[in-house]
Amino acid sequence: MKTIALLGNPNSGKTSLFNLLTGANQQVGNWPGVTVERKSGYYKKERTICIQDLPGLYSLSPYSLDEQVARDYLTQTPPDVLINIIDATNLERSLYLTLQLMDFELPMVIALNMSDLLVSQGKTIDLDRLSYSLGIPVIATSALKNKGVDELIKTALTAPKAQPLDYDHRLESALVEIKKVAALNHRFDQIKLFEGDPFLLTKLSADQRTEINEIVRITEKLMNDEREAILVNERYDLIGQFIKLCVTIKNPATFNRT
Ligand code: BGO
Repeated sequence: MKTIALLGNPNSGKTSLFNLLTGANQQVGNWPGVTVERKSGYYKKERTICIQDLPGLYSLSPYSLDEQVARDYLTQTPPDVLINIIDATNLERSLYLTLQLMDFELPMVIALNMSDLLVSQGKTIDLDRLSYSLGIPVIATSALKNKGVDELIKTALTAPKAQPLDYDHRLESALVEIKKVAALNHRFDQIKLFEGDPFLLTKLSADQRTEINEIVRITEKLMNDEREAILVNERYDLIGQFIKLCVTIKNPATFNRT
């Protein structure tokens, strides 16, 4: 039995894709300990594949129940593979979540959903370039028109583990130091500690917290910015480069760029 988890921003087409994959065969319950709805089902063409729906998210901070549910699931009971559903018409916002998901280092494939809407926006997204930039397979899909869905599942079953992207060397050095202090192997946790994630900080001793605060203080001074802003800017810098490389707009005077 393989488990494929579906993750993406709200309105990316996650529910539409989940319904297409599972048909009438769905189980609905709650995530452990919370009243957040949990939906799963078997892939209707291959019942040895379980499809796990996750709440729609914009980021992976621990500030909402949905985000906490997704984090707990990805760290405590990780799926075999993640399908990261991206809204092709809203690439910048979708890639912000993608970069965070990559830090879990799980096998991942991207469903570039809503791709049927690109023509009317005069946009083309170069799939090979996007895939190359992220190191993740990218499949164009339309959950509305049932396009690309079989190829998406086929690709998911052999997807490679996502490799986190490198940020500025000063931030990378800080993450190496945090890894030593906190003895946490997951890059996602190291980044969250750098950001000052209250949930993870409570798991450390007072000495560890002091050392990490010192690493962060020095990095903030070196990079002349605050901890959370450092990460946000690093992510948006990379996303800007990817969009420049992958998105073409036919007539920029007529169409708005996202
Ligand atoms: C409405 N292409 C297009 N064009 N639309 C899509 C696609 C796609 O590939 N995939 C999904 N949609 P959800 P989350 C709607 O409901 O699956 C549409 O939040 C409407 N509803 O049909 O719900 C999908 O689970 C009235 O649109 O997303 C849905 O991730 C008018 O995107 C919306 C117009 O999909 C969100 C659209 C009463």
